[in-house]
Amino acid sequence: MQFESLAADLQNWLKTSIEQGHGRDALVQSMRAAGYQRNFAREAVEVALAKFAPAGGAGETAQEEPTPLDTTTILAQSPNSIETSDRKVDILFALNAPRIVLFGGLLSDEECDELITLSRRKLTRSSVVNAETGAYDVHPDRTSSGTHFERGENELIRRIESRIAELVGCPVERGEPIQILHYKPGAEYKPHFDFFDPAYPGNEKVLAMGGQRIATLVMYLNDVVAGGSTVFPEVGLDVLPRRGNAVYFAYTTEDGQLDRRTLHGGSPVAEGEKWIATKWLRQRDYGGPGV
Ligand code: PD2
Ligand code: ZN
Repeated sequence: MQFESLAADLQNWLKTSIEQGHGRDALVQSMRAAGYQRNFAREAVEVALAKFAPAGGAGETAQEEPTPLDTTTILAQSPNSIETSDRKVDILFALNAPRIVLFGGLLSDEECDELITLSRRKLTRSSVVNAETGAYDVHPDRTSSGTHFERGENELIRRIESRIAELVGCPVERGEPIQILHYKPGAEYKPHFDFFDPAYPGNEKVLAMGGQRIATLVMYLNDVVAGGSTVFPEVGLDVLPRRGNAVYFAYTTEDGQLDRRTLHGGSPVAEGEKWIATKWLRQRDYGGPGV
């Protein structure tokens, strides 16, 4: 494709957007949102970047921006499942803005049970990153306990990490280690963002390890008797925990900003207990603790 063969208004828009510093992924997503086909959008962005991206800019970074799961495509084509190499995963709903997808049957019952069994004896109280100091603090907003598995730690973890990478289109290397969380009755995680606000000094260190978080996958490992839903108060959405299901949400808007509509929390468990496994995805390869 030649840049000059594109419609004049599209040429102008691409040139201006690149000069304003918008990256590959944001440009493709904007074009997709405007109704262009995915392959056309990608090719148009490539030829425009080749022409206008400054050296070391969006077109020439060592690592391409990842392409997290494209909800607009799911909505447009209405597939009701995605075939990965080893498992068919259902799509139970897809919301475009903010980008939230509920997967059915991402994990088998056996995989859920095994994750719980391997974690039960190594749980410690969960912490949160203090945005002012960078320390990991125990905080009343987060009353779960948890543990993690190093990336690729065993066959089960490798299998699940490969499946996730295939499903959401983000390389395994950009994933943080899988975290396991356990909530007893009354335990919760009050509404928060999973991305790190770059305005706070304490977040500098976590941002240096693979850049910003771009998306979260919360996998439910058991059925909770009552409560324990994942809530998105900005959009009035409550995702109920069901063993094997997983909610995915991505927090980059079409114009490359952090999407504050992804505010979310884990509501208090009213009865029973709740186990989840969480995978956070980064902009670049993640080399922080636990890898
Ligand atoms: O437990 C949850 O459903 C939940 C909700 C929101 C977990 C997290 N965030 C998290 O660990 O970040
Ligand atoms: Zn969260």
